[in-house]
Amino acid sequence: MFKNSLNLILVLLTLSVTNVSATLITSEDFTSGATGWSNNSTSLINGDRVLGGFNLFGAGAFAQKTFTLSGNQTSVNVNLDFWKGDSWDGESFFVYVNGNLLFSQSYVYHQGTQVAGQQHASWNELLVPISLNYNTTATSLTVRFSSSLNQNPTDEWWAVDNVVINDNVSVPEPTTLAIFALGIMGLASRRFKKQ
Ligand SMILES: [Ca+2]
Ligand SMILES: [Ca+2]
Ligand SMILES: [Ca+2]
Repeated sequence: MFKNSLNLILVLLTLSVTNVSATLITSEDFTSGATGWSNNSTSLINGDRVLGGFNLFGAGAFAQKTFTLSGNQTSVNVNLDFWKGDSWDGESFFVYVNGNLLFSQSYVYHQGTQVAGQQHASWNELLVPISLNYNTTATSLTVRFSSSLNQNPTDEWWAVDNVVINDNVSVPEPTTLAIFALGIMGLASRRFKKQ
């Protein structure tokens, strides 16, 4: 009995690598539109539908959406592809999560290559993959995109694509499982001896 218990504990300890399970909250490529976003205007960049874009998201534009979380998570990952379009001159793109500024980066017109919008020389487009981690036990998550652009969306604009959000839930610690198992086996052993 003791030997079997010891083996079981050893197995549990071996399995007890602390792990985090990730659950997908949303994955949006905007192919079928932008349901639930405060501004759901979409356009095409190279045939790929995006949220916002040329002649849509310039000075003052923002888009936000609120997602439901279980509240069991310890953190969330927010991933997106950001497009900088045309004549940016040092303005910044912002990503807020639950009111907290998690991403702020400035860009200029010549970054990237000629992909969309205006075709003037060096009015380029830049694709920037953004990956953010945010610690929260809240039951909702509001993601907000905005910029400090100060001109019309025919001069300077932005777009977002491939918004993928997952939450991270810590699984019970393996040592706790092993101790719990040991306790159960102890009880079982005592009951067995009584009979
Ligand atoms: Ca897309
Ligand atoms: Ca352009
Ligand atoms: Ca400007």
